[in-house]
Amino acid sequence: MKMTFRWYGEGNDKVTLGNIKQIPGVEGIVWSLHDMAAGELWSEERIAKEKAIIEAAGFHIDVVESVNVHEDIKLGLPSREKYIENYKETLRRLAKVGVKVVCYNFMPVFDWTRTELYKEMEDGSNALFFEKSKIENIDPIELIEKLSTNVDVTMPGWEPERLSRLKETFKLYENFTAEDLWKNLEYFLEQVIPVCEEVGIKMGIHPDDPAFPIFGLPRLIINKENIGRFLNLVDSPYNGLSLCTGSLGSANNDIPDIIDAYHDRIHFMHIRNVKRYDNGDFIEASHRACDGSVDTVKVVQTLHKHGYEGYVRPDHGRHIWGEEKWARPGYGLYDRALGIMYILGVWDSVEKNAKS
Ligand code: DNO
Repeated sequence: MKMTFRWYGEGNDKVTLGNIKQIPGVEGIVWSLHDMAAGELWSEERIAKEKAIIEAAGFHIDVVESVNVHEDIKLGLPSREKYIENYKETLRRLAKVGVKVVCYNFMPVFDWTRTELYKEMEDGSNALFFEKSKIENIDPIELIEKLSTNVDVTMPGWEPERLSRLKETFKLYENFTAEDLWKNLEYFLEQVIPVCEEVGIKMGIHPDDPAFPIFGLPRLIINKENIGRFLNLVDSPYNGLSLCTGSLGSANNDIPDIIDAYHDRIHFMHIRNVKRYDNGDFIEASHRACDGSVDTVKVVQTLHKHGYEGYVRPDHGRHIWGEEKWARPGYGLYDRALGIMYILGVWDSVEKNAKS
């Protein structure tokens, strides 16, 4: 297991590389060019600059999260061709500087969705919260407008150019089925995976978050069966997973069982915990297994059992010790650092037991 930490780049993240350096075990920075719109070709200069900054701080740049997929590719519009060409060329450029894994998602319209970014907890911390009945009764445009006014950063998947076209985008998805989306995903993979095989980049799709349909939009990467179907669309080790325990944990998925089934196609793990309630609501919890619905101990034990050598990062944390005043929602410093210590603690103890 190779431990990494997601960082949004200089001037775009209050967490510094110096802060990250002090967290035990972190070897690499999970990075992206966050100002690039989906579908744009990444410039070699910008890539080189980011690499230099990260490597100068003593980290590797093996994992990029994300190279976003343009909506026209998901919708299967004729204009997808140029965006797929840009995608392939971006992958070639990333491979040239040593990138090994690219994380992406294939969720229509939105990336991850929550109804509250700073839900107060009894202990004074706060966290991302999803209230199912609210989602069922609110217009998505209104929800995103409400949430965006609380934060002064651009959240992944909520880029201004995407948000400004939300109404039109929703129109394009009218009468669009899950089977349409599967077809378009297959088309994308058939184009992109041969390039990955040639240049040595492993693609890791991120599960849909939450792992069930919202706003009448189809969702594909939501359970074991669908993940199996996805992996068979193009049966290559380069067509793999960024397995996120929090996203899959928002529904009743047996994540250790999913790891048992597909461990050889997992290139990147996002480990976090969510607490699910009977009414379908869920909240981000600490990484500790007993604090949420995901058995994070068993997740790490299962990875160890399969000799997992891929990348891992702690995912969303709660906002603690007042960091909600400055941190990106879900991406503070402290709780993610505590998460790392928990994950490494479980890993080290399993490792030690295995050796004794
Ligand atoms: C949430 C993240 C996602 C992820 C994308 C991958 O915090 O894990 O936004 O980066 O879905 O493209």
